[in-house]
Amino acid sequence: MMKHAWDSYQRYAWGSNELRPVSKQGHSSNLFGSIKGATIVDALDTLYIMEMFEEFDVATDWVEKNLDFSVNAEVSVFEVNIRFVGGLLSAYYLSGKEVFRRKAVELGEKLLPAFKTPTGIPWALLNLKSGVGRNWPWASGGSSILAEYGTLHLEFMHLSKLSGNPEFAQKVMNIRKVLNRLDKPQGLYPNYLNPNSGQWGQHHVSVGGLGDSFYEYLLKAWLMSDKTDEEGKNMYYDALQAIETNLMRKSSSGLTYIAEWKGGLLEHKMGHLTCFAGGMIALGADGAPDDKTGHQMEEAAEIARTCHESYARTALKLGPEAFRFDGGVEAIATRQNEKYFILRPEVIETYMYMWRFTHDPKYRDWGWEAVQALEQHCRVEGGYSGVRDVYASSPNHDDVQQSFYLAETLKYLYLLFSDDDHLPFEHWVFNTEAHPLPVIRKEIKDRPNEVE
Ligand code: DMJ
Repeated sequence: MMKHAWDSYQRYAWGSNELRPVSKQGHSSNLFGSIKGATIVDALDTLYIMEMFEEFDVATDWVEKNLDFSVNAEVSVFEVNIRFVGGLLSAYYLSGKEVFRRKAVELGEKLLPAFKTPTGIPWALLNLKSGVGRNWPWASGGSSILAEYGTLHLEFMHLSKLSGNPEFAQKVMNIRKVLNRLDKPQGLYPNYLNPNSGQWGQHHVSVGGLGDSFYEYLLKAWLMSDKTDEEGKNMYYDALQAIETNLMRKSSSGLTYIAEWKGGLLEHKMGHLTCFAGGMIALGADGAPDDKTGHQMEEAAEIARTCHESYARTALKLGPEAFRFDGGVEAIATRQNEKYFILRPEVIETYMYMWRFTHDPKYRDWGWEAVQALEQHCRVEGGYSGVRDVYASSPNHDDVQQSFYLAETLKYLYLLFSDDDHLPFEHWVFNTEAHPLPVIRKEIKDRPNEVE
């Protein structure tokens, strides 16, 4: 599958951000301004992990000669960080090639002006040449977004380590300081925060879009710090407790789901994006306070089951963008604009974590069901495409091969069917785009009785 996705991209869209697999041409999303090659950078580590070294060398050569960040264009700080900085960091740690370290630090430095706000909460959008930032016009009165400013931590800690410049780490640690000063409604973190006033915007809370990877990065910051980052740990388990109490619900037939919260009212909808939470909760269960390990593992398994149901209840056996638990339905999309599937990874990601922690064969079975559906409905001659309606009897392709399909979906599938010692969790933490980053070990002086 990776070979088909990569070869098609190389043949029809080389150098563009993404491939249009039906019309067989390049496609560039404005999330990356005029930076090019998103698929190449996002796919580097997957190629390496799958031992596709010839392809990896071709990609490395492209990065050396063509990857250019001196563009006069506005980019999404979050997207560029998770895909480009994250992709380059992983490629560096896996291959040891200096070019990736250099490019990651160069790009990180270009992102620093985004933090020039009265609070230090970064802008969502940044012009890489002028250093002028702003927020999405639709985001609650000029607010920054939790899942965007809260998903820089892992990459920025590594940038400080690799460059010797403490500024990256200081910027992301300050974000926590701002958050910790604020009152949290019912212990929850609203999705919107104004970077000028330091006050929350609308009280919308979500573990899916706009919120998701903020929670993921609290847990992973602790794990990636060799469990020294107690602040990250406490913030994660407190947030999860508030999510359990206020957002997690069970449907009448017994499916556990995570709803969205709007000013105290629940919207009984769960996004495909929210399905990553099964994997996250399983990953954190071992460190859970108050003997909650077993409870959190059960919760993670229930979320995996619900997300599997959202796939099983469609015609194409691929999950919708969002599914609902109201008006007499369970785990089914009811709105036309929520029925699409864009090759997202979250459900497979959760299967991979659940497999590693339980070795229950059902997770591999479910992963295999997804492989078959992808092959049957998303594979086209020119690559892999998303589909517009998973309830339709035959696929209507959207003509986009998302870069995260190569970075995440295919990597998590590969790991689901690999041995556990392939990228073991004791040594690697995956960023939100599935780019593995090594655990930063405690100083030897803190562990006098251990040998590195
Ligand atoms: C990816 O870019 C990342 O997984 C992000 O956290 C959420 N959206 C896409 C995949 O769905």
